[in-house]
Amino acid sequence: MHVSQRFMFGTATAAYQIEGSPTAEGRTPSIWDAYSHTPGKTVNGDTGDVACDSYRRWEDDLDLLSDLGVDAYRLSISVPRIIPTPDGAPNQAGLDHYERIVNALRDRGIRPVVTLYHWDLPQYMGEQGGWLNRDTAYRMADYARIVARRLGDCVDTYTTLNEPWCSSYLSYGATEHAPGLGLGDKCFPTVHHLNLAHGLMAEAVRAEVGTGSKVSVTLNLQFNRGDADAVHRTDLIGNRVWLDPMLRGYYPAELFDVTRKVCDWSFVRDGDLRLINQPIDVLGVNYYSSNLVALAKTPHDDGGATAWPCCENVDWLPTPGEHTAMGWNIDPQGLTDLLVRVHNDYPSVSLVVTENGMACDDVEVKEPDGTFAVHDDRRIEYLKRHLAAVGRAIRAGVPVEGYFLWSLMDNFEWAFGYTKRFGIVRVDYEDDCRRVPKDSFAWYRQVIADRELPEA
Ligand code: GCO
Repeated sequence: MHVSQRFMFGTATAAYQIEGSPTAEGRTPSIWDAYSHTPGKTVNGDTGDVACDSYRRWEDDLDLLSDLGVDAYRLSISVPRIIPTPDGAPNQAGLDHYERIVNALRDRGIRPVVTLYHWDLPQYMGEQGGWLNRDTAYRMADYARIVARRLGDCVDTYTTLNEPWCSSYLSYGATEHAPGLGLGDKCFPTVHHLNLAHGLMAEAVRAEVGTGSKVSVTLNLQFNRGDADAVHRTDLIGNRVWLDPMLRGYYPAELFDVTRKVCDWSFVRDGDLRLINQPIDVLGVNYYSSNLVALAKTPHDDGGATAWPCCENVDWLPTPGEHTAMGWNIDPQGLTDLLVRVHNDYPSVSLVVTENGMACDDVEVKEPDGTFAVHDDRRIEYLKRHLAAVGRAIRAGVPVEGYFLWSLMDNFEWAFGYTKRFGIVRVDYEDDCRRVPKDSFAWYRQVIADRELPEA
């Protein structure tokens, strides 16, 4: 299916996953530095200290993007590079760095799509309660204002938050992500504070750039199949808890009902929902996989750490079919169905796929001519089927404005460290972060050049 010039083909990365240089030019630690440096938290004790060394090699990365021919690049700004100290004062060297990148992208004809918060909360905020502390939302709005004031409308899209589901449930409910507090059903304040941060950040950016840039948020919406009641509950806790306040200005009444025993929501103050319900231009959707859920035969006790509080009546079943190196099942139709559903229920906003991609056990081979190559046919097949799924959604009438492949290059995959490779460029961590475009890179380049979503 042919797509117009308006459709954005891109790739995505995030600061902590690629940059390294944790103390350069005034940066101070984030909660992810603290977490990854705590023994036992990440596979092999991996940290983002070096990552892909992109803080220093950003021009090489931009060369790769030019070679790929993307319309847009989704990058995130490292919060502790911009406001490294508890007084929240802007760090000019950090701002200069991102200004250089944004300008260089524009010089190359690539639209900068900037995520303001991709999980690297300054550690000093973490020590003051992080997302349990309402004040964090206001501080993040101040930070957003500082960035938007400097970068202005040179940025195509400002995304307030990436995947608040992970920043709350996975980080405070469970133990898998920083700070890993494992509070289970006591993590709901973080949900609200993230919603509030989104609203305040969106408002702050809008005040700086007006209509010069788009404002958005990225959600990892859960696509669940299985028993209707189980699907309904996980949709409430995983999806509507963000979508309804952000796009409709209220929390679903049912949410108060099902969380009644563990949370009184007294942290929601008058006026908060009006602030959260800022007009946004586009909603980012990250999609990799789907879940299979069933009604639990006997409700389980959710007293302890969990990323799914108040889902004691839900069981997650093993998913059928093929899986990626993350153990995630491959379900392209889930992407079509998810986009259609979101558009039907929240028609006021257009959509963009801000992440989609596959972790594979790639192997690098040395070709007879001495060059290196990675033949990642399985990734190509995955991408082809998911781009086709985007095409089906567009045909069904969903306004999908773009597709960002995760990721431009292999990088620090959070708690999995460097063991999972999502890139279409290989990074050889053993050899000075040497970059090797994989077969999927050449394949995606052709898709972009033809502006043709594959049929599959
Ligand atoms: C995400 C993250 C990425 C991950 C990717 C693969 O938003 O979940 O943006 O940082 O690396 O999703 O797990």
